[in-house]
Amino acid sequence: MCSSPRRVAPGDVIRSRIRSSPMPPARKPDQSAPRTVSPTGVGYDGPKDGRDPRGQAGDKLTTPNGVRLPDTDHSLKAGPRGPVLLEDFHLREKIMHFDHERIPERVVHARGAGAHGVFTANGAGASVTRAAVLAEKGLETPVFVRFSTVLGSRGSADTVRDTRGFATKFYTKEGTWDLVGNNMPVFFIQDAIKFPDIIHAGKPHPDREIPQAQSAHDTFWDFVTLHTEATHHTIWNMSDRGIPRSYRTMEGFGVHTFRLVNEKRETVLVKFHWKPKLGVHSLTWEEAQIAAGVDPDFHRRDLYDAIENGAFPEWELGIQVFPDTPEETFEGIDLLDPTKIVPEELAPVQPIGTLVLNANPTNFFAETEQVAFHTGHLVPGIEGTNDPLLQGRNFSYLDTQLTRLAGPNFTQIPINRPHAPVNDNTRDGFHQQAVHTGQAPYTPNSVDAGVPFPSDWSEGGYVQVPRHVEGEVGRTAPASFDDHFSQPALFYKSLTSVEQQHVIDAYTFELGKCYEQAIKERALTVLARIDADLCAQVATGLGLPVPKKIKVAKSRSESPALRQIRPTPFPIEGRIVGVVAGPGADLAGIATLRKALEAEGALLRVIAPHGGQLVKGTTVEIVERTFATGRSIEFDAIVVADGAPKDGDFRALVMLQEAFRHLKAVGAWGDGVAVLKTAGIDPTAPGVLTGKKANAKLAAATVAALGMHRAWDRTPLVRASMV
Ligand code: HDD
Repeated sequence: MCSSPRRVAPGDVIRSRIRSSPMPPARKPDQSAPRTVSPTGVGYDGPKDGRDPRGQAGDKLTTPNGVRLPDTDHSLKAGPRGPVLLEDFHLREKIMHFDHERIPERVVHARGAGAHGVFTANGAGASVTRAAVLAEKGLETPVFVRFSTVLGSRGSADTVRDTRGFATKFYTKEGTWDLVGNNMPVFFIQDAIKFPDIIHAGKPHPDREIPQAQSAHDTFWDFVTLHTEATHHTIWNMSDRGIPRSYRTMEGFGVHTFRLVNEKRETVLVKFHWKPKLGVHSLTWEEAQIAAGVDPDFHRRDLYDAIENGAFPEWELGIQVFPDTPEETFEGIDLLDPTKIVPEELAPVQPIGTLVLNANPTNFFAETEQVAFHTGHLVPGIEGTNDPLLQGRNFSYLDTQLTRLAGPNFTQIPINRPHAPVNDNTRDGFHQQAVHTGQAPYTPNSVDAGVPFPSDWSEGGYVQVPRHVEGEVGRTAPASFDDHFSQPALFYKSLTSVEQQHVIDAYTFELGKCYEQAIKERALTVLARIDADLCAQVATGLGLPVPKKIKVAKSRSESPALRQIRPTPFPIEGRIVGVVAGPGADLAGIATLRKALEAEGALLRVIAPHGGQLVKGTTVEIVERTFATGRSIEFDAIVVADGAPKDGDFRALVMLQEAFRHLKAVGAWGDGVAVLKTAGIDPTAPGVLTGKKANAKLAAATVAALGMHRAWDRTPLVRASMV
């Protein structure tokens, strides 16, 4: 005979579980005072900084309707073993909500990471635009920035070879302005009508849905070799720009030419540039591949950690300014062609303000996922142009949000809410949050005292500058749009030889992953127009003949601004140095090194055979990575401490060998030098830093090496080991 099951009151279970657990973490500040919104909106005073101040954690657990709950762990049953009752409204509501937690991911740029910050204008923009955000000296405008990859799904790896999105929402006092840019200054196509095609070609093959987040496959290369306007963007992708070290070390570009309008209604054409304070740095290809497996969240983690550690990422916003002539060209370059740059040597980038990212999102979904950018979100003083890519985008962004955010009211989602007063006449629709008053949502009206009234230019209204438009209707493009090769050739010849080698390697890898012979051969005919040596080396890598009788395109003289390897050091904020240590390690030396690095905003992490602490006398070091959990890719330099395990645990040796191969600074002090030798690293090789002690000299050498990003002069040594 079975004994009847013991009845346990749900509350008892929860209370005893809490008693036996460690203390829960303290509430976050925004959780201390839960706000409620009454049906009339009373009690909610709106976002102060773009974030909804409501947290979820009041004292008492409730349903979404605010009914207090005794238990959320047990379904309502007829007896302890009995069937679950339909009457359980909490069960049904909880599961219903869970079933719908995912929203459609972005059709492109699905994988991303965001941060809050502030943009401060330096006043230099005042002569060319009336937009306060760019013109008013010292004006601080809150922003939200989302970085992304283009091709991969939401769960894909960060470090794949791809373009990166760099989208900025400026919550200006004159309305929201979105600058929806990329980390490359040009785009694959010249007309938005081809966007579905390039994306279909880049996304996984429709039959097997592979490869994920990759351009190294037949359909991508088929498209970009048939639509040769894509050649310029493609060579940027094949360069180091396609595998950034960090979102913090990327340039950003508005890509299109925009029109700025000043108080006097004078206009100029401009291109926007974001210049990172830390310089432009990239991963090596092998590093990117390892990171994609070892830490698929590499860039997301880097951004979050840097902000959490106070190493706030910073960019200067600059503009290239061109006269607004009827031809809309500058030095023969068509400013409406989004596959063209204007070399900085011809039109210098003039700084107009600074962006600092200083706060991580509180909730990824609420902020980073639900943020909705739109190229048509402009404020008075900033206008678009007739660039056919931009014109199509102005339709697409608004349209895509309707599906992704389920209705037309997405500007009411906290992260999207303008910080300027909103008095529109839109009403109703899915997810309407506002409880509108009045009876006359139309203008003009005589029922609601006529409000809201329109504003003209003098009152800050968005009034387009009059522009003359005429022409024959047709699916045509200007003749200048036919030049597809002069700027890829300019880009390639402007790079340093190390960067050129990376481009050769990237084409050889990507085309080597294609199956169709005809696509590879066609790709070589494109490369032959960029540079003969580039074409020859890729052809060798693919085992194919160099196409005959194709001339390299004529191009302008080199643009050194396109190089990312520079002779001067960059700041090292947020860089990470791993120190290989162990129970017998010189902890005082580690402390010396840490002090020097932290003074420059960099971090030191101790790597040891196992977790816990290293103790010597009164000095204690916390082990942050073990030989099992650490991998070279998360360190910008690796140094072996005196007293580290000398026998050379293979995991530590692999870390050192990888770092050496990736041209990172590696070093050692005291008998740590023996570990380097066991790893096969020549202590006299470029970028290998050794000393008897971890003194100021070794510390200064480490800081200096980090500032150069990599020991570029080690390249020949590393390549010598490749057949
Ligand atoms: Fe786009 C997202 C950047 C051309 C259609 N795009 C999206 C994002 C960035 C860009 C950074 C992510 C925004 C976010 O973080 O939420 N896109 C660009 C740049 C382009 C460009 C720099 C060329 C200069 N895009 C482009 C074209 C079209 C689109 C030509 C369509 C005709 N883009 C979209 C989209 C997305 C998008 C489908 C997907 C999710 C979203 O908009 O909100 O509407």
